[in-house]
Amino acid sequence: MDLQAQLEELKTKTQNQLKAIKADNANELQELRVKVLGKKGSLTELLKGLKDLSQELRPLVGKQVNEVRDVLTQAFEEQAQLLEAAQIQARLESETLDVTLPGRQIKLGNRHILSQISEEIEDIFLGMGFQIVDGFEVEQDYYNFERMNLPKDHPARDMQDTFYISEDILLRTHTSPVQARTLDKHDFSKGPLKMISPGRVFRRDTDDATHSHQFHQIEGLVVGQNISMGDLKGTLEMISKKMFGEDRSIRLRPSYFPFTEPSVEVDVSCFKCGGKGCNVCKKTGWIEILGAGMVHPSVLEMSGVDSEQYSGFAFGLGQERIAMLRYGINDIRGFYLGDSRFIEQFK
Ligand code: FA5
Repeated sequence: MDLQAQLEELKTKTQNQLKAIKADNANELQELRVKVLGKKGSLTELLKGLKDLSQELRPLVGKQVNEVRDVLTQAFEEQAQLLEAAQIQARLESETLDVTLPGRQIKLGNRHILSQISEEIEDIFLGMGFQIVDGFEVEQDYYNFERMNLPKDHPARDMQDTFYISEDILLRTHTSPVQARTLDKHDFSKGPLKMISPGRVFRRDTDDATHSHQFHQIEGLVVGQNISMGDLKGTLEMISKKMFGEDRSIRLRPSYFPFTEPSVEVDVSCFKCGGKGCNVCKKTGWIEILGAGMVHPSVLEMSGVDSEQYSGFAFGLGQERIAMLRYGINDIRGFYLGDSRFIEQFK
């Protein structure tokens, strides 16, 4: 067979092969393209025969080679488009869209229960004209202890051992240092000081169901003229009713804090049994929620506040304790694990 006939045959054969390729076997198209039009393909092979042709025939056959290449290139192009269209059509026919299926719900997060409690308490106090003050979690020994009437070597420091950054810098053991910092700045000619300060505190406590080495407190401080224990009791009664219900009552028990005198521990009547005694209140009818007292004159004097003229009360409540009592949570560690099954219960 002469070269021209071979070219003709290659063209027809390739066109037929192309038509036979099925949409689900598109790789075949690429393989055939390489076999026919590739560098080492059949057309290149035939080209080699050009050199044996006569001078007259060579340009004619050369032209024919180019025509065959053009025709086949276009045929490959067209077939590729046909296959692609067929593939899309097949997918459209096989995939069905069920518009009656329920939509995918976007999971919404919620605020952590401790944040909710502190915001709730902040709202109550904001409504009574208190300011909200931020303190430092990394605090000076001076403010955490000395300004709270706990000089170095005071035995009560033992109850609040902590993590020391250096001899004088520590992770605060309570929110009370904010008392001293705020007292230092307050201008009493403009009125009494009324503030609360929520925040994280740290202690060298062993973790168990009711103790954590880090937890949250809310400090409260009111200093002005003629502030009495009655004001403290009224404020605490109000907060306990708002947090635990209108029928709650409170009782004050004598206690000791170096920065308050007198000092009290405050109990709320048990919300579960109403005071009769149950497992929540350990059969006493009362649940302890905070420590409080009248600000010690030395704490006022260290801030340059005249303790003859001014008096005040302070309290410090444990936020986890409030949440545990309110929702019957029996292990404090649940607050810090970040387990969404725990957090999502408090939407
Ligand atoms: C204090 O920290 C005082 N600063 C409170 C205070 C402020 C008294 C102002 C007077 C005037 P106390 O150590 O009792 O007191 O802690 C207060 C509350 O923090 C406790 O009632 C308890 O609810 C909580 N608490 C104490 N230790 C832990 C702990 N390891 N884990 C979780 N909560 C704790």
